[in-house]
Amino acid sequence: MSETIFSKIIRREAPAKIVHEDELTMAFYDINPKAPIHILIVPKKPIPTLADVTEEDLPLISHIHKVAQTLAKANECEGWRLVVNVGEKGGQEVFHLHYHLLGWPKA
Ligand code: DGP
Repeated sequence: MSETIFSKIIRREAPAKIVHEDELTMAFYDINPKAPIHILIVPKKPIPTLADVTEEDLPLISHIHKVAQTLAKANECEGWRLVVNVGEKGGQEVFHLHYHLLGWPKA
């Protein structure tokens, strides 16, 4: 897999507004937000797309969902979506797996 901007952000070699980091993931604000809260949750493991996830990655995928739930709660989202674009035809631009957390806070 070729190097992406997200690998540079994970190594803190490129700037980002980081909102969460643990041993498996990093989360930061999307540069081009599509909702009042738009956070990208990215595994540190450089998996290109959701289609490349294997059986051994399932605990990581589960962990990402838990991080999404925690961040949605921390941002007081009344409603939220978790979106993954897969492949060029699926709208994926950055080929390092990432989940879009799109949130709408309480008014
Ligand atoms: P996707 O189309 O699913 O691959 O989404 C890629 C997202 O990544 C898109 O919403 C814009 C965001 N993005 C691209 N480059 C950067 C960057 O350098 N910093 C941040 N924070 N977000 C980026």
